[in-house]
Amino acid sequence: MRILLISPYLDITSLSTRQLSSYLKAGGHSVKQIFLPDLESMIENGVDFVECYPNEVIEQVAELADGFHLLGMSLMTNYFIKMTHLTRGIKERIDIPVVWGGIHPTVAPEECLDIADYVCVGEGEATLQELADSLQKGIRPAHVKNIWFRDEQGECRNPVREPISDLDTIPFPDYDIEDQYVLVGKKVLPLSEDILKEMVRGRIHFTEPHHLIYETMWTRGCPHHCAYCINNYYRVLYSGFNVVRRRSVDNLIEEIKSIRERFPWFNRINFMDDDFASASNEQLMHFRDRYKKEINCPFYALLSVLSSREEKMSILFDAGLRRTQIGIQSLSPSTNRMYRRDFFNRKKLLSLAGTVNRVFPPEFCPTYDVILENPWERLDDRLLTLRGVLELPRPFVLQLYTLTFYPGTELFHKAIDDGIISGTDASYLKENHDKDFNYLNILFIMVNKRIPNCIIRFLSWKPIPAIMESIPIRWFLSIFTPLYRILKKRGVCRAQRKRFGWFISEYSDK
Ligand code: B12
Ligand code: SF4
Repeated sequence: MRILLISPYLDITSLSTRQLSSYLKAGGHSVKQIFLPDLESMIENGVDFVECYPNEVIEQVAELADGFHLLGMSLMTNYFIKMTHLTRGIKERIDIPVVWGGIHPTVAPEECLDIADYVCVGEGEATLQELADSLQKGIRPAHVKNIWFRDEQGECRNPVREPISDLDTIPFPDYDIEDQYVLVGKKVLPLSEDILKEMVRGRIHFTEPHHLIYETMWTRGCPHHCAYCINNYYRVLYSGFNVVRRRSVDNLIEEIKSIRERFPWFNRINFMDDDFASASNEQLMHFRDRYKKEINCPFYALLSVLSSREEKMSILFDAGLRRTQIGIQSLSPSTNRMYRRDFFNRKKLLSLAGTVNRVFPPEFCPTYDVILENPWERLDDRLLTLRGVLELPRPFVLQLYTLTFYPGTELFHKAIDDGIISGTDASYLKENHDKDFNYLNILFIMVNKRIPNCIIRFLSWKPIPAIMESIPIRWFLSIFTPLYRILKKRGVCRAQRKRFGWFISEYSDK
């Protein structure tokens, strides 16, 4: 069967569609992929999911899709509107069954079923393979676990299948660029090595122009289930199954070696695992020995406070860990209870930060994530987080998020029950870095601007924020939120234009 997979993400390493593609190819299907990073929207809006694709793009995608037997699309919640518009646009032009998969169809299958013919809830490898096999044979896919669909016989919601336990059975992500297309500006072009190189240059975590980043994962799943995170939903969806799975070191190293044989210029690796250090010391040492010997390039990994003990950090530094991100989120005990992160507190953060300081050289600059704008938090909760952050040894960068209620999570349901949001549409277009202009947020931003701690400490002396966060002043400052966002957006857009403007004109003129 001829299958076309579409990924709308800015990041064209798009692990989901690349893994699905190689799996399907191994199963005997012919697969092509289209990556649709919306760089123009990025340059205009600072993010790539607010604008729908223009008609001329939809036209080209429909032309390419003509002749395929199945069209698979991947989407996160933020891309729902954009992918709805694209799906409808394609269906108006050609007759092709469409299957949606990815995070949003997994957490909100009902609404996806209004748009797509088939919806994949959960992992897609075996699901898509069986769906394609059934459609090829003309069999109604009523037996294909994870697949939901509607037809004249009614609505079929197949049960969820066990997540793949042996991740080594999944072939390496498909980088056969001759089978791939990419959107540059308003043109869908065959993917070339030059374009791939440009798209993976200096992006997240490794931001220098000479950084060429390959993204992959060692594990799937996380041992925790923080109330705002997808893993909170997975725990329910996959209840009774083992959700945390790890590939063998051999398999991981072979993948990176094979991609570097093909594209030797990849010189940085981003491991996108939820918690890279959840491996045992022995596993990490095995990884280090092989990685140093056979790959030997700096890498990024996200570490959880629970697993990041000194010995593990030392092994990882020795292996080549040069960028890391650690989730603080909040230092208020009551917020952490609400987030189901009771395992985390100020003492643990400071001990972790001390370890980072001891293990890594002085210039090592970890990123710490903090969640702002939790509507249930009181001033005291937020001050606890701010004061804890001020105790961290510098240098570090704070990644400031605003609390976003992603469908399916416990916090999403709590927000609905408490009347804070009315449904999934609350998170469609929300960019989770889009902060409000209020006093406490300004203090957090000041931390990143390296304003001396003593000044921020003084400004966070409770009587001052108590006044500044009072309803009239908060309301007054909120008047400036649109202006603040416009200015911030302008900066992001300028940076994106500088990064991609020349690239769009050079390639889309060819
Ligand atoms: C890597 C990652 C990123 C990377 C790369 C994204 C990319 N291009 O793929 C970066 C850092 C760029 C990123 C960005 C964002 N991310 Co992110 N990211 C992840 C992370 C850590 C792993 C995703 C991944 O690759 N998994 C591995 C693949 C193999 O698994 P998968 O994607 O689930 O795919 C499987 C199934 O879903 C299914 N499937 C997927 N697609 C399809 C398609 C078809 C047709 C079928 C049948 C099946 C199918 O099969 C796949 C294989 O089994 C997840 C957390 C997580 N644990 O999932 C968050 C996550 C996906 N991100 C999230 C978010 C919110 C974002 C942002 C929107 C945040 C923001 N800035 O506002 C941005 C989007 C920016 C952008 N423009 O792309 C949320 C999504 C929540 C939601 N409800 O949508 C997650 C779940 C984290 C969380 N908070 O819980 N992200
Ligand atoms: S530790 Fe991180 S990845 Fe794991 S459940 Fe919590 S937020 Fe999600």
